[in-house]
Amino acid sequence: MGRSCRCCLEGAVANPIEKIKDEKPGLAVRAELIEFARLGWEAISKGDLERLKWVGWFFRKKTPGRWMVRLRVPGGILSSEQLRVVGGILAEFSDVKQLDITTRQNLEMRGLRIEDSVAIQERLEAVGLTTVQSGMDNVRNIVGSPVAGIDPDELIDVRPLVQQIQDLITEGGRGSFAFSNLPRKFNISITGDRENSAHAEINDIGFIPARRDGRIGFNVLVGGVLNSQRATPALSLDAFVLPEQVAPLCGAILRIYSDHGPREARTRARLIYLLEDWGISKFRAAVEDDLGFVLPPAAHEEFIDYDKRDHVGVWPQKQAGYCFVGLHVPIGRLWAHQALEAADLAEVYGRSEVRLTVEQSFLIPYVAEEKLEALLAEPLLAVFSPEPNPLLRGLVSCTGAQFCNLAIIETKERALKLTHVLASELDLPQPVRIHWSGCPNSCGQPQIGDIGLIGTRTKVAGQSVDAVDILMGGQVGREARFGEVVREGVPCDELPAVLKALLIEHFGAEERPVALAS
Ligand code: SRM
Ligand code: SF4
Repeated sequence: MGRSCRCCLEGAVANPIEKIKDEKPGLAVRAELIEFARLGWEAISKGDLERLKWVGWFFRKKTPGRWMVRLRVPGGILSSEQLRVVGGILAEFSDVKQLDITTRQNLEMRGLRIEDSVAIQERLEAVGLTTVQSGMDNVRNIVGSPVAGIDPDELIDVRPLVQQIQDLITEGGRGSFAFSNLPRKFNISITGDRENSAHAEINDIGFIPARRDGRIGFNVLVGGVLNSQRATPALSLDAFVLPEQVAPLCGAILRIYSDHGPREARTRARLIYLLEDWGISKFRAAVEDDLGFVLPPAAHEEFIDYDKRDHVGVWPQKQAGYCFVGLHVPIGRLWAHQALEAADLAEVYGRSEVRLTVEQSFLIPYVAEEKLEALLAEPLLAVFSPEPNPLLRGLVSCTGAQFCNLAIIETKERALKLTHVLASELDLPQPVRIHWSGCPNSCGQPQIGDIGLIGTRTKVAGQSVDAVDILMGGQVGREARFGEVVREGVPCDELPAVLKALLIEHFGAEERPVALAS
């Protein structure tokens, strides 16, 4: 690790982001926030606009001057105090006061001004929140089981491990120069449950609980990727690690990826390309060399033996007398006052904690049974329901054209509107997971939906219109697999009829009888 200038690599043609990093490390802007706040966004150079993503500040071309700020919420676990600070920041500083729960159990605040960044960062840091390394060539938010420590059937509580990885890669939240010049983004997930709740197969490193010689540890998957070039499920590293070896293994893999991962073309800079170039044996040997010990092969006893849950609804905890209540947040979007209300509910009814899910919703743990009825009667639960309509329940959507720089189509509002229409016309026997992505980058994870929609354009009567490619057959949990494209370039205007037909044909949906006017 530590080669400073990637442009000088023999034979390498540096891509524009490598050049930007060579001129000045992305993380360097952390110390310059005061200056950016003083100068204002219009004075910030193009290079620094990119670098600011290293500290979670994302310039939005659609709303110049109003930024998206991405946090890190390891394993999706937040204290009510932290959520209150986030809600408070939005209430005070944001024009839109919007907060999005992301597909990596994380939060994005919208509508903020760089001029307020110093005050905002101070408030976040005062409650132990950080935005550092949440974008660009960094390890993104660590995904973990949202029911760690409370799931009656879990094998190992991964909360300390999630924190160890977060501390390693961010140097305790201060920012790590050692781990912030990766060839590209990097995703890590770890679960100790039996249902693959953190989607190991779509991460660059996925830890799955396994048992060897009577001890619970993890089998390791590597190289999962979803993007516009390819969707490849993670491969087995054929290695088993004990809990105390999890963070060191992450460090070793990251050092190897940083030193040897391809940097010439951004599109080929993900870990999977290094794995394919070297083969698993050479890669594994390099990891062992870095670690200084030999990794045992993957344990035969691996635990992904339950169907995956979305954790919406009321579920018993392992702690007698307590349950957790999963609340569904339509399209993962909430407003400042709702974030503040959610923090209140967690304090009154739970133990001052909320947990975000990869389905863009949240749950309140430690609700005592005797308080459950009162919680279920709270007005916020009429909006964030523990019993949503089955179509709404399975809806996941990326940010889309409203704010995203790369979007081809608008997603969130369109997805919500369409789902309400379908829900009013159809009865579904079970939830159907419909995942929307506004472009092939796949942030909404369309490949793992029962139905996946990827934004594109098509021509209708000579006019270019919003459209989607439709995928089907994605599955999560014990037999996870990626969906495949079944229809290309379906105009969005035709989606109500097309989706209705798919839901009837493949998911047992029945049309509701039309009410006759009396
Ligand atoms: Fe993503 C780029 C939003 C999860 C693959 N993603 C972007 C940007 C930053 C583009 C931009 O600058 O506008 C989007 C920000 C829009 C905004 O204003 O919110 C964006 N990605 C998101 C989020 C918010 C979608 C959501 O609504 O939940 C998710 C944030 C996760 C987080 O908290 O860190 C998000 N993105 C994902 C995932 C899913 C996952 O990680 O499980 C993927 C596919 C998995 C993967 O990476 O293998 C994903 N995002 C991408 C890519 C393609 C990366 C690649 O290898 O080519 C891009 C484009 C890029 O990085 O150049 C991208
Ligand atoms: Fe933006 Fe495309 Fe990601 Fe959606 S999938 S958030 S449109 S980059």
